[in-house]
Amino acid sequence: MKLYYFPDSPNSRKVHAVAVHLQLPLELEYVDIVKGESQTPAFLKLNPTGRTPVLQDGDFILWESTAIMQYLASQVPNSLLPDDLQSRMDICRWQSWQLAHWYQACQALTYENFVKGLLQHGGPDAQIVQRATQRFHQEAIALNQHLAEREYLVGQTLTLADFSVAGDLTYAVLGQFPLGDYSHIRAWYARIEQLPAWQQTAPKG
Ligand SMILES: N[C@@H](CCC(=O)N[C@@H](CS)C(=O)NCC(=O)O)C(=O)O
Repeated sequence: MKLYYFPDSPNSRKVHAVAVHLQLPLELEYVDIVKGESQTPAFLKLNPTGRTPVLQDGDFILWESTAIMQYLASQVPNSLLPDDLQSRMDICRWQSWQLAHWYQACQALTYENFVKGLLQHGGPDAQIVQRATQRFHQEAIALNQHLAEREYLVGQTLTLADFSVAGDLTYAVLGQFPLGDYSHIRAWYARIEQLPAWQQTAPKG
């Protein structure tokens, strides 16, 4: 299997981390999205939306990080995607929430407070930061409450849900995420940061 990815992006990192955690051999193909490599005709044939990551398994092409994570976790027996329906749907719930809500809040803060400066796109826009901060608190309150009573998002062990939600915290420090009041999120993320797969897939900076 081949993964087209941009290792600095949380969406690529969480997919790569799942593969490393499960010891699935992947051929890695670096796509430099900053240089526009995700918009070339060749890449748009793989993913017409022009985004990374993309997985290629023979003739089968899969884009969208959540779908790729589920595909990878279905290759070998493991506890990241358990068989029972309620656990699977619980994981699906957190992955859906991550894509629709958590990612949006985290991505805006990452871009405004970190990426903009990196790419010399100017300083943070105060209004956008304020709106993103509000959205961040709305979601973080719910996540923090959930994690107050458990070590992982679903059941008693690490699952795909943890990889999905943790991905967006990759730039929590550089993106100045207001995590001060959320001790349970911080404790949970510290556990994720202990994982060799998380450490091995950290952006090199
Ligand atoms: N919902 C998509 C989001 C993927 C995405 O936004 N990828 C960004 C990097 S974080 C990308 O490749 N952007 C390239 C571009 O916009 O040209 C997923 O989960 O895979």
